[in-house]
Amino acid sequence: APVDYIIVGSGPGGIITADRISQAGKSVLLVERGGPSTWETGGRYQAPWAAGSNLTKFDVPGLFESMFTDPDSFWWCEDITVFAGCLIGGGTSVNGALYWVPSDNDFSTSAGWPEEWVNHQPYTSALTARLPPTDHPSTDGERYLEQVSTVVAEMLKPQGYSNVTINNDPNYKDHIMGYAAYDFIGGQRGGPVATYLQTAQARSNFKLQIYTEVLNVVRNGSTITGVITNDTSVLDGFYPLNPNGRVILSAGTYGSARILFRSGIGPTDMLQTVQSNPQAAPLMPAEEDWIDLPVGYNVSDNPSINLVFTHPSVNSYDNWADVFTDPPAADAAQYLKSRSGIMSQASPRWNFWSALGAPDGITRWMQGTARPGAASINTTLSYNLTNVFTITAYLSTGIQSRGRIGVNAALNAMPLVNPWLNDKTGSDEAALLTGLNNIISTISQVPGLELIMPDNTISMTEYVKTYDPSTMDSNHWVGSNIIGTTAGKAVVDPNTKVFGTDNLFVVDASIMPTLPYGNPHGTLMSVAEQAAAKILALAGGP
Ligand code: 6FA
Ligand code: ABL
Repeated sequence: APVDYIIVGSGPGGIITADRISQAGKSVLLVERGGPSTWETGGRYQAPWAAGSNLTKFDVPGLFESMFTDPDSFWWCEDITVFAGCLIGGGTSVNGALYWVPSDNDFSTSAGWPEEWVNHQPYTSALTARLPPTDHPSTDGERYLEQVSTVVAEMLKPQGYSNVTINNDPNYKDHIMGYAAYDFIGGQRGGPVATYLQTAQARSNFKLQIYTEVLNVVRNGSTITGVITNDTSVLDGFYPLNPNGRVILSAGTYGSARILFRSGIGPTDMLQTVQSNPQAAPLMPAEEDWIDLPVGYNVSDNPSINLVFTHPSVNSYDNWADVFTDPPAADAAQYLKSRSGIMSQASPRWNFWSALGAPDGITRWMQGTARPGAASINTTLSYNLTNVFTITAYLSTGIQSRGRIGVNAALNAMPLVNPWLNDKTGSDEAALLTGLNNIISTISQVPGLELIMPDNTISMTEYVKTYDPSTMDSNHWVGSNIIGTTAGKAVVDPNTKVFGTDNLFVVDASIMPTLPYGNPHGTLMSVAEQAAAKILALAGGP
């Protein structure tokens, strides 16, 4: 049956938008290509030690690191070459769940937002009322495996860092440090799936349809009449809209860009690539109806660099290697009994920020995230694996580098131009180097602390210059459908409507013009709250 709103993709952008629009009484169909994740959504993929409980891999925070090492990793989108979650919840069902309340600067015009978006506070407050962050997710209120926090705080203190509860003052992000905050609830993965999706599903005017991929929108000139899916149970896989109905793409930075290309919206080279694809070509609008917009350009992702250390006090938790198959029995038992202990937190433990000068005069911010263990270690030094920890340094607000994403002949989505450290003046790299050198400048003040990667055979400059770009990826892709006031410069207008269309919208990370101070999904969830309000307020809808 036709609906008022078809929303494509059940990541944080799609779920929050779908909940708010169904709350307003509109009929909403949320179409998700993947399947269940947490137990509550019907997921049943469990660690062997959790058998008999109602806890899937996606429910247990302590299983986060095993997302990257499990041979049965069905949750990643197979046709996107970087990490992207293809299941209910999208990225929020598989991510580290670090959750930072957005700052005013994250929604400023200098960060690229249109005037209409600057007053984010009502939407941010609506978000935190539904989904408050916690920096002590274990149900007993204790924090576990915090040796890393103590050591890193000791190293940063002489540099003038103060110890704060980070989300208490989101605007204050210079020389501060504090415990990791997550969107976990009751010691389990929470996020939009455990909150907004549940209220939406309680409404009779809302439906979630899983295992269904949207291929393209159906467009009569500027008017969208529905979407084409891979659902073979309906004619041509066509899902129709009501008169004045709307489609909202929330398929993620890569997924939404690909749907636009396949719908004849984007730069000519990408549309020609789609036209050369035998399956996609017949579904595309005629060339005279193509809409030329910079879909895929203006992309950013934080360049991130790992520093690996050892300290005798640190417990690397065996590098999280056995958490899925065979964790310490007492930790598993404690978690199963009361949702407390090590398994109630994802791996990150301690976070810090500082502002950095750069040759082009534009301030950059750097986030550091410290965790027990390391993803990879390349060093000539001998070390004790049980004492290893990592600081990931992310360059964030102020980045000038941009990249481009697109599709290949098989319509796999991928970076075409990497977005890291490519600004003309080299100021991103210079700022990152300053930040990295600052971090390590006080190592000697902490007895027993050693930097093992980079080791003593390579300078920090060389380390950064030779860093494998595929490991500089932060999974924080934004900007492919950038918001703005001018068609051609932007893909969506301040109401998140795609330029040149009457009723096609995008609400996901792809519309964000720049990266916020911290890991982005907190800011993105506020974006979705605000976008839903603007879409509902826009005249001409159902
Ligand atoms: N962000 C944070 O703030 N904190 C973190 O700790 C954090 N960690 C990670 C992380 O560890 C990993 C491995 C990844 C991949 C990301 C992390 N992020 C973190 C980033 C954060 O998760 C993303 O910024 C956020 O999830 C982006 O939300 P969006 O709503 O923009 O997009 P998603 O990719 O989450 O969801 C898209 C959904 O659409 C998916 O469910 C997908 O299956 C679905 N979809 C895609 N194409 C579709 C189609 N054609 N038809 C139907 N459904 C489609
Ligand atoms: C994020 O925001 C990043 O997107 C993730 O890359 C990061 O997790 C989480 N938060 C937690 O800080 C890291 C893992 O800790 C590494 O083990 C893994 O190699 C890396 O993601 C892969 O990108």
